[in-house]
Amino acid sequence: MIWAKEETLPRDEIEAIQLRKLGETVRYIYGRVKPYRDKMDAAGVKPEDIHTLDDLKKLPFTYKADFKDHYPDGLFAVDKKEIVRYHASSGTTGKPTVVGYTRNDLDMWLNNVARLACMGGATADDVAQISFGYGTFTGALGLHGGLEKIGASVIPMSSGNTNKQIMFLQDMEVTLLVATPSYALHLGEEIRRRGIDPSKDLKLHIGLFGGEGMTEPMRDEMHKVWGDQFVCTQNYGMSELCGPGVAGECTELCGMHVNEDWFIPEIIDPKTEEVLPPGERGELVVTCLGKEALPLVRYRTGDMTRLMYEPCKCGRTTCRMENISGRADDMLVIRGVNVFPTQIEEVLLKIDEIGPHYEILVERKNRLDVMTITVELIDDRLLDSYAQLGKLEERIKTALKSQLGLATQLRLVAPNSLQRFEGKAKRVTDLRKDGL
Ligand code: DLL
Repeated sequence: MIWAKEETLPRDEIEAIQLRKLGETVRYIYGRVKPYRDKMDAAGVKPEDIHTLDDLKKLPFTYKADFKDHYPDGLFAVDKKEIVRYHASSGTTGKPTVVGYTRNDLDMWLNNVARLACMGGATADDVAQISFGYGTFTGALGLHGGLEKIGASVIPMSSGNTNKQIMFLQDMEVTLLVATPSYALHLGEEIRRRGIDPSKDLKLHIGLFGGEGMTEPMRDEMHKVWGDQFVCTQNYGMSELCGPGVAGECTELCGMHVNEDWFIPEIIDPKTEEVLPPGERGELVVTCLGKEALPLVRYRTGDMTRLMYEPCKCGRTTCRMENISGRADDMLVIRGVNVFPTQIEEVLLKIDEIGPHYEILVERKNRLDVMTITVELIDDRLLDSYAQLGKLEERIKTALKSQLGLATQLRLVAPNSLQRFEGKAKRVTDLRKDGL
C-alpha cells in the first residue's frame, strides 16, 4: 500500500512542491530564527534570492555545532507555548541536542512514518511490538505514532527485558517488530536458543528497523534467524530532521525512498562542501520543508550515502538513498545511540585519578555492540588496591552511563601504557564488520 499520493508524483511536480515550500521555509526561517538570519546576512543572501532549486546552493549550512551554540532551543522558530513535544539525542558534549514539534509538526512527522511503515508492508491488521527505547529517543514514539496512524495495534514494549519481549511476541501474536537491526538479531538468536522456531511458532513476518545501519550480510543473517517469511526493511532519519520518517525502504529492497515533499536531500563533498552530481557518494545534507518548530536549512547530517533517481518497481517516484556507508565525522552509533568521542573525553577529564589518554574499542559480541574504554591511571599504586580500584571503576562507569545513556566496559591500566601519537591521535578502533 502507498500511504500518500505525494510519493508517486512525476519529478517535475515533486520539484514544484519543493521549490514552493523552499521559498516559504527560507522566508520563515529568515524572519524567525536569528542565528540563521545572521548566517544568511553574512553570506549575503536574502530570501528573495531563491528562484530555483539550484539556488539552494547559495544558502549557508546548518551544523550540529549550531545546536550546541544555541542550546537548548535557540534554533526554534516558535514560542515555547506552541511546542507540544520535545525529544533529544546526543550532542557532541555533555548537553543533548534538543528538538521540538508543534502540533502540525507531529502530524507531518507521523504521516511520514506511516508512509515508511506502509513501504515496509505494514497494514491495519498488524500487531506491532516497539522494541526501541522510549526515553527521549525519537525512534520509539515516532514508529509508535506512525503505526497507530495506519491502524496497526501497537505494543509499547521499549528496549531490554528479553524474556518479556519473547513472551509478548508469542502471546500477543505479534506480526511486526520495530527494533535496531542488531537487537533484532540478538533477540532472534535468543528465541532460537529457547527452541522456538519463528517461522512455525510465531506470527512475526515484518521487521521495521532503523536507528543504525543494516548491511546486506546482516539482512541475510536476519532471514536465517527469523525465517524466510520475514521481510525486513530499514529506515533512516535523525532527531534534528524529525526522527524516523525521512527515508524508508520499500519491499523491493533497493534503497530508502526519501519523503521529498518534506525533505530536500543534497550530496556534498564533506571537505570542499561542493554539491556533487546525482549518483555520487558523499555527505547527505538535508533541508526540511514546512516544519514549524525547527525548520532546518542545509543540515549537515554527517552520514555518507548516494542518491538514486531511477524509478522504483514499487510505483513510488521519490529518490532513494543507499545504505549509509559511514560518517563524515567521528560519531559512533552504538546500539542505536549516537556517541561522540568528545562526550567520553569530557567525562574522563573530570576524574582526578585518571590521565588524559584513552582508547575506545567497539566490537560486536552476541550481535550487540560493546564499547570498551581503556584509560590510564595517574598513580600505579592504585593497581595494588583491589577495593579502591573497584570503587573508581564504578564511579567512572556511572559517570559515563549518565553522559552517554549507554553502559560501557572499562579497563584501567598503568600510567604510560597506552600508545602515544605524534600526529592526530587514533583513539577509536571500530571492529564491527559487515554489521555482524
Ligand atoms: O536514529 C532516528 C531514527 C529512529 C531513524 C528509528 C530510523 C528509525 P538519532 O538518534 O538522532 O535519530 O540518530 C541519527 O543515526 O545520523 C545516522 O548516523 C544513524 N542512523 C539512523 N538510521 C540509520 C540507518 C534516529 N537506517 C543517526 N542506517 C543518523 C544507518 C542510521 N544509520
